[in-house]
Amino acid sequence: MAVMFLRVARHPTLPMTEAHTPAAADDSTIACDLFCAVIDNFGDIGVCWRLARQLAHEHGWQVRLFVDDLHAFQKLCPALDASRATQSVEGVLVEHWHEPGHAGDTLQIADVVIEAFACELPPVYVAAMAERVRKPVWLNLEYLSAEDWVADFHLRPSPHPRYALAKHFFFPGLGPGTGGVLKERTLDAARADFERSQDARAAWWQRATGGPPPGPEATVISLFAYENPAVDHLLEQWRDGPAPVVLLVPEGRISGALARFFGEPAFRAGSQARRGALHAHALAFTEQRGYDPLLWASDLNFVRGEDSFVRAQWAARPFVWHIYPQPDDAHLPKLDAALAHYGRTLPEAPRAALERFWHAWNGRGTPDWAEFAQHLPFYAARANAWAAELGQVGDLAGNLAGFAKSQLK
Ligand code: TRH
Repeated sequence: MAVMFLRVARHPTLPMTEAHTPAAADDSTIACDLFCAVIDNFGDIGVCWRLARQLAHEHGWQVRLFVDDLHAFQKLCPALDASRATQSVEGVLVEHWHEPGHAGDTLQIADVVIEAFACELPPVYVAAMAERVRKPVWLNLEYLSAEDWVADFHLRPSPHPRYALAKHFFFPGLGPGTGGVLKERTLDAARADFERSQDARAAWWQRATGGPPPGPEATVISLFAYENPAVDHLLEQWRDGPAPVVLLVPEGRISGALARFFGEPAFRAGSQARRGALHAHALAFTEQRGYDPLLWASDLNFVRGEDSFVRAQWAARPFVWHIYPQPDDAHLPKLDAALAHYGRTLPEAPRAALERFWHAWNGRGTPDWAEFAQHLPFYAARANAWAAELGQVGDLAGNLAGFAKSQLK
């Protein structure tokens, strides 16, 4: 097949809605291609979609997002039409990356090229990158890890074995010297508005559960997790506990366990069930921006993977992490590294209880709700302080944009 090489630095004008016209769209607008292969679940596309929007809306970049699984994407972004090869959504040009060699109908090379999570760029695209007079900035956006080694490897270059190109590793992280994690400029203000407004919270509860918010005596818990045998212990402890627990469960991989516990065929969005002190609601899986208010409406959040783990930290509420399991327990040092950051300033007893609880939730031991719950006020205070600490590392999109610009000079 003949390939047309356009050695242009910019994408053609991307159609953008007025609301999403880039802040700094002018001659210096940077074109960025972001490639995302969905391995499973929603984290790969969740991170890429968030980053793409931030680069477009907050930095004025012209962003093209190549995604191989539009159905997974559509769950987070219902405005997307999964049958279309190319479309503009919220000022981002979305390309269905329908086969590994596909690089758009016309080959154009951007100023900044991001391969997410070591996905492989189309060979024809890499060859064309090498042809460009002004070489693009090529970044491999890695998975988030809180481990210390990340800071040593962040922004290290790796020369291409055949072409005169270098790729830089961009490592998200929780500590200084890393790329940080994604945080939109408007996030704190949106949370503050939600927390301040009784009406906003009441409207949210009505939409999510069909009823009013529970009283202050209830502990509200959101539960987003993979299948997890420890959930049965927790459901029993919540049911038999002395204080009311309101459980909010977005429909997903843990829903089957809830259905079994309540003796129902399914626990689908709109269902609710009560046993003892436990009142559980199944919620619809929302558009990505709709997930944050669930975290803000809860006293404690169970989160998983990468993106919801980050959102829970910005929600500044206590949280429990179900880390993405890897072969040979390779995920456990990552879990402990996150605990070391998050638990750093906690007194010994709450710190040890936090560690035991997180470990039990990740397959090591049995969760003890009473022990964990007695320390919730410590965790709530720490969650606030930690969000401020994490903010010092800077937002990933801003850090990435800053680095890319420094390379383009
Ligand atoms: O879906 P995940 O388990 O994704 C995982 C991890 O990213 C993991 O690191 C990766 O290796 C693996 O995928 C392939 O969890 P995560 O990262 O929290 O992504 C979930 C996304 O779903 C997040 O962007 C929030 C979003 N979400 C909604 O948009 N609506 C919802 O109702 C809920 C519950 C989540």
